[in-house]
Amino acid sequence: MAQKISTEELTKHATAKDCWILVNGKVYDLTNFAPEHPGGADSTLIIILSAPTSQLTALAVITKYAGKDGTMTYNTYHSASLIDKTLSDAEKKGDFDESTTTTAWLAAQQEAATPEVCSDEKPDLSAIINLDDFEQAFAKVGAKKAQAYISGASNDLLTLNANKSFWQKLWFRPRIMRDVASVSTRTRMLGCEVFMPVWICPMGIAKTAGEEGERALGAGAARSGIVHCMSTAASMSVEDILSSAPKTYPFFFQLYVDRQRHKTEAVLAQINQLDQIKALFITADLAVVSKREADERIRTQEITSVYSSQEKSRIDKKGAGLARTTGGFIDPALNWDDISWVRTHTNLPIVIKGVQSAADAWKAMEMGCQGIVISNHGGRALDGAPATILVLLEIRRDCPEVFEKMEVHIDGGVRRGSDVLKAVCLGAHGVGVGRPFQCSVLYGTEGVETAAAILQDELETAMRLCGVTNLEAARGDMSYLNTSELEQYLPKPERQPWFAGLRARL
Ligand code: 173
Repeated sequence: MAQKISTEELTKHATAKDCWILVNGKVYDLTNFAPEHPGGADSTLIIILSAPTSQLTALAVITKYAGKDGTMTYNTYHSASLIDKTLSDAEKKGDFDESTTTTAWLAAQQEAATPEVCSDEKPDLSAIINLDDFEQAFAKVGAKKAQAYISGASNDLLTLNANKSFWQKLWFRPRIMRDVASVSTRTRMLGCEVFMPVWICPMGIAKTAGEEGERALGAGAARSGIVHCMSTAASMSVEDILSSAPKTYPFFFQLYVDRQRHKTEAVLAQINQLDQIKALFITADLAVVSKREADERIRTQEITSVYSSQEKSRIDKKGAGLARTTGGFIDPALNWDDISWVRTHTNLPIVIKGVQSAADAWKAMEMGCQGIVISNHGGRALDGAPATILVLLEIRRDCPEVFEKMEVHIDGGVRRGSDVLKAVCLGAHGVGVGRPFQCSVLYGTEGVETAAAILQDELETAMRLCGVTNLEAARGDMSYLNTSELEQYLPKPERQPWFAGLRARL
């Protein structure tokens, strides 16, 4: 990169068909990335840069920054080294010539890059006392686009809301006078020793919530004795995330199976080399990316303000939300027979994430999986899918055998330590918490640690008040629960012929 590029030169390449962008002091030609977009060569709205790991790691709205400084947005989504690793030498046009900038040019760049936020009054971390407070803090100061992506869910948010409210239909039956001076929340999840049975759900692009991104989740998890399940769609490389925690600290890895199966095989080969990764969570509830309207509306506004009517006409009519435009690589053909293919590429415990019925819990057990996550993707997959706690109760009622054969985990709407206790008493080995941790990244590693400490404290308090001294001993002990309200919502087993068929084969 010997050549110096002036603002005048950069500004000449300001269209989708000839698109130079300034990133971290260097000028790059991103024109050729348009064809990589799942929408095809004509769709110049988004690029997806595939990291050397073949993992989907990054996304940028490039046309907006054609001929401009895209540094701020690039750094929100990508690790610093990714662009140099990904582009060819011919696409690295040269160092930017700072001496050619003018006040007007700098002001224009600033305006293009500044994210729209609601307020800049970030609440002090000490004012945050529960997990909802993290989401509210993020709603206050987070970039609108990031909020729409993180807090958003499918269609009418039926499942998002049910996930949360159904925890409140499950009640305790507390015991008293049991000497709860000392209680233990320690247990094992998928072979990992943890302070409490909580893992951080895999969520895409954590840098949208805060600069430290997934490194805050990794470091915060390690300091709190819980596990971070990293996402295929992370905004940092796997190695970057692992290095945020001590060398032997465990992580889980979430996998989306790619339509191009060789890419998934390459990811698995990479994961196999990394001793810190202890389990593979295969996401199975998002065969196609759902309709996320908050996300789509933000994108629509952006499109309206930035693109010409000719460009607009080429944009995907099915909605251009962040997940939809990046999720085209997910293979909708994934099916149960693929478990044996995954098995030939990994020795890790295989956990199927996204089980929403007793029938599929049973199926996963039959296929020899080591675990399941009862999940509906935090209400971000099928709207109208049942609240996850209801599915846990259904599995407990209809096929309790699965708890003996594999680990049963659950996520969706968990906001309190008492929810963790409820899940464990129903038989869960671990509980995933998503959005509150993602929002806690607003405060970096300290925020993630604070979120975990709040959960730990609430869990211990709930145990003491319920007469539970040892969480592991209470696993599956339904004597601590009153399930009668929740049971009213269970589907009647006799109306389900599939289940009689499955059981008959026992
Ligand atoms: O829920 C999501 O947003 C998600 O899982 C996803 C899917 C594809 C790309 C990015 C995120």
